[in-house]
Amino acid sequence: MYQGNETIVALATPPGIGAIGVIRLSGDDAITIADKIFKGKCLSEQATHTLHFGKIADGERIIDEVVASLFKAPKSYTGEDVVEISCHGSQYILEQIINLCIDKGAVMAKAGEFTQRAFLNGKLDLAQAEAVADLISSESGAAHQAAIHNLRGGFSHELKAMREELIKFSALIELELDFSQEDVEFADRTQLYNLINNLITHIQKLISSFSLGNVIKNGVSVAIIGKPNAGKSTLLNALLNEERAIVSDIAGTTRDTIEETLNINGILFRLIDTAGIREHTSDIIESIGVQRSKDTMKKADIVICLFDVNTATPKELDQQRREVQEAGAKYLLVGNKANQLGVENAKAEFGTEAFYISARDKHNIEQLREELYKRVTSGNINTEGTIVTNLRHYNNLKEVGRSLAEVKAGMDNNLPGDLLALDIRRSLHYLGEITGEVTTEDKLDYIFSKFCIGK
Ligand SMILES: Nc1nc2c(ncn2[C@@H]2O[C@H](COP(=O)(O)OP(=O)(O)OP(=O)(O)O)[C@@H](O)[C@H]2O)c(=O)[nH]1
Ligand SMILES: [Mg+2]
Repeated sequence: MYQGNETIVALATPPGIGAIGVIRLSGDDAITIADKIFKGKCLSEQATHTLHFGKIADGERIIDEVVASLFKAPKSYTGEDVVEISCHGSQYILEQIINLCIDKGAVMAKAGEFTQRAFLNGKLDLAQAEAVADLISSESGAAHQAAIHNLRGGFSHELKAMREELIKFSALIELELDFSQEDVEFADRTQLYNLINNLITHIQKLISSFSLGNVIKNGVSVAIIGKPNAGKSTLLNALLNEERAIVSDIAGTTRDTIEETLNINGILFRLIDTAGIREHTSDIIESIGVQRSKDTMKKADIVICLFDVNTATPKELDQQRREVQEAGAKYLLVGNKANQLGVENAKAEFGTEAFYISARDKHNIEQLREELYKRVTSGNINTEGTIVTNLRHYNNLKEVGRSLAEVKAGMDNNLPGDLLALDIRRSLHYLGEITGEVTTEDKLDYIFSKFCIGK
């Protein structure tokens, strides 16, 4: 078991005022330290997984009435003795109790240290520990679903199964090396070849799930770009279903970018309304806004090119499309105010690639939402399977894929076992790094430092 030697303490709930605040202690002395400040039953004598009402006191001075929850090693989140003190959620009380714990011998926990200990004690593997952080920060249904799948070990099981099969073969091949004089083959080459092929397909599937995983975890930025008065702010409001941005018939109404989030079927979209782009404006503030719009366009995942079907020309539209393409963003052409000209007339003039709406009359807005969703998910998200959402995992999977491709190429060229073994070992290493079976202390510290304090 991991020897944490020090007992750590931290606030587990968000700082600030709340009905309840929870302070967590973990380590060999967690219960003894709690007993020193807890007036009630002696916690050391109580059974694990029990709750106890009592008071926290600094000598004679009562600080709060609390409930202490007791989790004895190894049946706790960290695998160590854990005491959670639920007190009233006052900043003052929370600070006092934490300070008291430190006085009695605890040390302040580092970011992610509880989860790091859980990992070191074998409660979770590394991919699961990272899923804890993702779960806490999940803001949409899809992000939550992916994180809970990984936390429950879905991804880890897949990787473990792959690793075990590879280990079996690498052991056989290495055994052959011991008998190199005798020219024997313990590892059936056809079987190995099939295995490598299957693994490559599997890894490739995981790798390609990352573009969706990234969308799920970080959301999608959608910039609404177009000439003044095209109806960009009206469209933002229609998509959000609230009067968020000011709308007027004065060209140049929106001067700064406005950002709001919209959840479509569990995916988070960050909609950005921008200042209408016109090239020659003498207004300094407007021209700063225009520059900002262009920058926003470059950073967006999807650009909605909005045009007024009654005033735009196909030539203008082509130019707008070219600009967005040069910026490297996906674009969606949307013709607005189609109610005036009529959708069929608009199609005849601007083509069928564009999507025709009326932002003001909320015509075709639901369809536009669906279209946005389809653009990033290519239809349905299958939340049952594993979706890779973590950049570190993604990078490692690419390395695994590369090493396996080397094994395959080596077999195609009849390379000797020792060379195959090298590439197999390399792919095992990268697989093992994801779940933390092989990893260095520095790397662990880095990964856990990105967690919040108290987790
Ligand atoms: N007829 C009609 N008018 C619309 C429609 N959508 C927006 N408008 C009107 O067009 C005008 C401009 O709308 P805005 O949303 O302010 O346009 P914008 O693109 O944000 O303009 P700037 O912020 O100045 O760049 C307003 O008077 C809207 O009421 C529509 O679908 N049909
Ligand atoms: Mg506007």
